[in-house]
Amino acid sequence: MNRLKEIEDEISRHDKFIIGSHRSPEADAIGSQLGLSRALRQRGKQTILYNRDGVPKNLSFLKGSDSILEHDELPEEVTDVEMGIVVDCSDLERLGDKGERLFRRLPIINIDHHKDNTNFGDINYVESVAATTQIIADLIEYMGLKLDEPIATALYSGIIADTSSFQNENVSANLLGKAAKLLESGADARSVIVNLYEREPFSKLKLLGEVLSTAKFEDRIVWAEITPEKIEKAGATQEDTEGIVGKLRTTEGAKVACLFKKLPEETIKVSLRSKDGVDVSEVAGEFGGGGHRVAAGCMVDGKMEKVEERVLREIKKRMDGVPRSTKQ
Ligand SMILES: [Mn+2]
Repeated sequence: MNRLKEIEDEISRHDKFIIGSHRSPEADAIGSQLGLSRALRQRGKQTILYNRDGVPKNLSFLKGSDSILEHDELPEEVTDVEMGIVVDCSDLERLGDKGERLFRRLPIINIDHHKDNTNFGDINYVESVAATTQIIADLIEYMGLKLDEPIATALYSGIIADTSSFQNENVSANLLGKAAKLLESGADARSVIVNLYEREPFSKLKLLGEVLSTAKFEDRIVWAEITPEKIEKAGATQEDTEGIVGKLRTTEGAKVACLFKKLPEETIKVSLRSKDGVDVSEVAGEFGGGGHRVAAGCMVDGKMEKVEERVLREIKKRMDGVPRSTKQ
């Protein structure tokens, strides 16, 4: 059966839904939640939105974002909810403990684009397109619901974020067609860009400076470290560490960029980006992490030096056959 029809049928059988996504959400997660919720409300459905970590500041411009319940606001029991919809989330565990417990008691529709999705739903729509909001746009169209301005802006945010503003290799004609449709429906493209890319706190620039000044570049791999000392020196926050790995990837001749961030308790958060070849989700997978071909991550226990050594070794193993020159 057409999976969109399957989803529509399931949705029409129920009235009250909880829509969740992964912790530490970004625009594709929040955009999918908000877009889908607003669309379902056109059908008279009731929706509750949950995200363990709430909405990051730079996404608070999206209409309805203040309705998303975070960890402390979610009751343990939400008695009258009939169904869970999980968007942009590869694994139920990524909802966070409380969310996971709640969703496990419900039938679930799982809508996602991560190729390592565990198909945890009763209905699974997992398609490796650029952004989950792309799938939500298809669903809304299929159900004959209206793409109004707030929905279009929410969905467009997901596309912009997950393609790095149409810069990644996941950009296709089909995707641009969908983005065009969102703009026709009133998506506020400029405010998406301003909120996603032009609201950087100065401390974030200072931190970028600290981190880049000790970056290393050897054998087509560029990497850098974030330590609590660097964060403190820059007067920065944890949020300010976002986006640095993408900056590393812009290095000419680099095929893989990695950022090693020291967390408390001897754990290192590793963020990986690639261009022209290496599948970094495989590298992350070696350490129990995951993600996409060009962007992935994992947590590795151990001292910084050791973790770097191990991760770099896994990357190097996959360098064979990767062209030396950058695509022109
Ligand atoms: Mn996504």
